Amino acid sequence: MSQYKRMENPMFNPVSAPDYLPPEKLRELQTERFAFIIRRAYENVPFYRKRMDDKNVKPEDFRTLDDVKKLPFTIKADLRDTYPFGLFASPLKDIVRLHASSGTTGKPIVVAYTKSDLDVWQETMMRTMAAAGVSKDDIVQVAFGYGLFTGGLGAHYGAEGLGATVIPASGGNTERQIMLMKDFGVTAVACTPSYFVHIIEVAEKMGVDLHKLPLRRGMFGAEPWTEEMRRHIEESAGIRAFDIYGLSEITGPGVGAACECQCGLHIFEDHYYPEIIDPDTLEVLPDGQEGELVLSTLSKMAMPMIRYRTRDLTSIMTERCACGRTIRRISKISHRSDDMFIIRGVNVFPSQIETAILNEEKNLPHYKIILTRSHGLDNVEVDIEMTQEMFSDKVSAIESLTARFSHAIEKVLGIRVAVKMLPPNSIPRSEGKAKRVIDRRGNN
Ligand code: DLL
Repeated sequence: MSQYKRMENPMFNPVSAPDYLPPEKLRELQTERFAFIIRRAYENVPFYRKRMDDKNVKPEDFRTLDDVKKLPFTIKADLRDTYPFGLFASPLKDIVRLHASSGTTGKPIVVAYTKSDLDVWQETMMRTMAAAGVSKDDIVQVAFGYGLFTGGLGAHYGAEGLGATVIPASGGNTERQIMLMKDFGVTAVACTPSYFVHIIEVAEKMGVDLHKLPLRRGMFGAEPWTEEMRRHIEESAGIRAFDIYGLSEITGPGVGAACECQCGLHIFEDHYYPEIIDPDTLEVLPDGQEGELVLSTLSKMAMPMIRYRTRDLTSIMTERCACGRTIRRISKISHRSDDMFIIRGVNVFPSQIETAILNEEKNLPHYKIILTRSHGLDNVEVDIEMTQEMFSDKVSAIESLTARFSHAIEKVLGIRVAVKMLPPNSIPRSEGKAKRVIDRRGNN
């Protein structure tokens, strides 16, 4: 898009200028930055030097982006094995911030930032928010958790960088969140989509009509959510819901973001280089094909990540976005490779179950997927919470609801699974990332 057209775009914000680089300029920049980061990692991180030596690759073997495929991959276990500081390329005196992501078991993974890393992070979060139409005129409530999790501070610095008024609410205390929204005239909110669903519910109970508040935009991420969930949120709150993506290992939020077209997520490619691989063969897949997203950091000084396997499944979208940005998009991430389970030979992702439930009844966002194993085979039960309106203690009414939802799920998955209808408010609400899958397979 020419400079002139950009100016015409009412959503254009100067902080987004790198989003519109001519593709050949962008590739040039990526090549230059990649070469620098490979050398930095090789010379400063014994882990990378060994990995590259094992593959017989030297920093000077990298000349063009075609050479990326020669580089070794990095995986989450590498961060655990080098806990806490083994992947740092900068001495601690240059590191100004640490974050950590807790795994389900054991030690967390630790990530580090120099001052310049924090500047890049803030810039990509400003671009994330600008893409969602947020500006200095907005009042932004950050309801991601503050702390070792990257969501709170990431969103905070992005909004502050744009000059917006920031309310660092953090997660939890939902009634107070709603009071702040109302009293302070909040226009934009950032949190996990599942927490916002909870906010919608509590607002209803408090008699606060979110449609009547100045709230217009939400930036949601940190967990998979479906298009059906986006529509549910937009309709129930009268806002536009934008998907934001990232992971601690790469920076936190600010890796990719939806724009006003709300179709996929633009990757901030001048700082993060995306590839899609086949998770089994590890071959790079052509654009348009779904596989595992692999990301390399192009400017991270404290902790460069080379070809990090995210486990997130998506594809690189081939068409140029109507918004005019030239940085490429990935399609919405609705599942991770390690989320998949196999029921009677059929691969199932939790997001397919969410789609089926919300297709059937768009106001039913609370569900749980329980996995068990008997005789070496996986079984699944889907527990769905009834709304107050549909709740009945008549057996026949519950049976007919159960039948309706099993049929809706069967239509999407192609197999029948057990469904149980639960009374209202029986599924715990999340204030951060929702835990929708309860895996009891290890206990059988
Ligand atoms: O969740 C960073 C973040 C904070 C992103 C706030 C967006 C907003 P981690 O805790 O390390 O970091 O978890 C990263 O969360 O690999 C995905 O599986 C998932 N994830 C993050 N954003 C999205 C999204 C933060 N928009 C992991 N859609 C990632 C789907 C997402 N999954």
